[in-house]
Amino acid sequence: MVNGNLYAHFQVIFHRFSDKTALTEVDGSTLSYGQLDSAAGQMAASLSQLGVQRGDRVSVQVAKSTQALVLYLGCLRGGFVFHPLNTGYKEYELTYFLGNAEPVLMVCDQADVAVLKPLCQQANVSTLLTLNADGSGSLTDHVFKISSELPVADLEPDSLAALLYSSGTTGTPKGIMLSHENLRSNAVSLVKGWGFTEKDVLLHALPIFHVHGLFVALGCVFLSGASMRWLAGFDLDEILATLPLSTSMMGVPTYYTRLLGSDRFGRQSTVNIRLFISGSAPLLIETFDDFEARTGHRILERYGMTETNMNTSNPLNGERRAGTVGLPLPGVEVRITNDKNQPLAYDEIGSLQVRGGNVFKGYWKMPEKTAEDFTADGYFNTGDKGQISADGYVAIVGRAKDMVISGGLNIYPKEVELVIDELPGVLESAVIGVAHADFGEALVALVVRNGDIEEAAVITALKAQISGFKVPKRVVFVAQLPRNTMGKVQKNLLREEFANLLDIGQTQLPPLA
Ligand code: MCA
Repeated sequence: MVNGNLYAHFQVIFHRFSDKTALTEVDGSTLSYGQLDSAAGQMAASLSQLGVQRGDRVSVQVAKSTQALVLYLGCLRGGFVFHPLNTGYKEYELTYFLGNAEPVLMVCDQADVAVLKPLCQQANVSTLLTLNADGSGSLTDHVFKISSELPVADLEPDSLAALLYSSGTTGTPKGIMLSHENLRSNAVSLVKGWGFTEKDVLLHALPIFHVHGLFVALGCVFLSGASMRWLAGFDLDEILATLPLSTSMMGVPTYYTRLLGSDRFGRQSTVNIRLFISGSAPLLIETFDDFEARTGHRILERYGMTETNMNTSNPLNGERRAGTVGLPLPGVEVRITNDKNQPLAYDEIGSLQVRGGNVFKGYWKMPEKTAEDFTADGYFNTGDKGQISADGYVAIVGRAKDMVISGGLNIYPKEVELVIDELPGVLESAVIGVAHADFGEALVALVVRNGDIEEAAVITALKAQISGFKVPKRVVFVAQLPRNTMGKVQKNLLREEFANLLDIGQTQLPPLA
């Protein structure tokens, strides 16, 4: 029987390309595939010695670094469940995640120990270790003492590989259980579909706490033997310097609009690139067109979500149609249905549902919620509204869920409203997404007051409690929220009224102090 562990599949490539560079950092330091494999083996041995057992969760909130990558690989290798956390998450958010995921080990930056120590005690997390952006920390110290390598755990393909959370419309985050086979099957499709080979050099600037940078990008590299230019984050100067050394790049639309915003970016920067890929948020047709006009490249847009990894992609060879997310990937079935889960005809708009080896195992400890989101015939209801053209191209036309995608990050307004509503002086609030030049969409909060509170105070209070990307860019006080006869807030009316609020040059609000 073939080992179902994703790492076993990576290791075939790691062995084949053992002397080849797996990644190069901005300072020029490199790591070969052989070194990466050994480092992951030692990491897995270290975690095992710390008492982590197969199926145990390892929660990780650390800056992107080579050592953080090794931690991910070590978890896969040992059969430990990787639970990455956005580095922006604050105490309020972390309390829930640790209580729900019940990890045996938490790894964080030294600077966050004061916050995390009591949270770990409260959630009975037995071990808290550190890993800093420069690779130092108590986890690394422990790994240094280990000379052995843990063999790759022999796993069933549907064993849990990772747990990633999505907040959801009720404000309560749900743990999304992804199996080794979910990740492997999807990555195999992407390598083939996007033509990744050992000749590729992927510019990797995405965070590694979400599907895009973690599974899509790393999967394509580690199953093809390509190399990576490993950047800690989006830094325009570093990206401009690295593009000529790369053959491909993955990014959220904000990456591409930021590149277009630089007059140093043009044809010359992209001469060695064969493929630009965009996802996690809608790519505006205008961005697609501007990018082609500037560089001659047609960005390949694809569509996925945490629950499913990638579902559809525009073709490598063939028409990349702006405003669409392309065709279903091999092994992924996509359909558009009405409210009764009956498939609709071409071009009709309805609920977008998917089925395939890429679709997650279910929500962690929420069987009822899992059952609710799947149809009787095994399709997952994505919550997106879409349509499929006669020649098979899928377009996303809206969302059934109250969700905003800002700079490639999903934000559920309910979660932010719950925090705002607790502030003294606030009666109630509604959070909406409006157009934003940099992030595509960004949050605005409409607040009804019942006391003395100003915009800056709301923003300061929120920044102390929740991740920066979830903090509304503006807060507008309104006399009341528009409601329908059922009492539901009519967010569509608010979105219309405040559509231009974050436009550059808008004058309705004074600048924030
Ligand atoms: C940062 N801020 C944001 C965002 N990022 N606000 C709204 N939306 C954001 N995405 C806030 C900061 O807290 C800060 O607030 C202010 O905006 C300016 O931050 P800045 O320094 O400009 O931000 P940055 O560090 O340059 O980050 C922007 C970014 C980053 C590079 C676009 O958000 C990013 O890496 N996004 C990609 C996320 C990603 O990987 N998504 C994939 C999800 P203040 O000034 O008040 O402190 S996986 C997924 O969706 C699936 C499944 C898929 O299909 O791929």
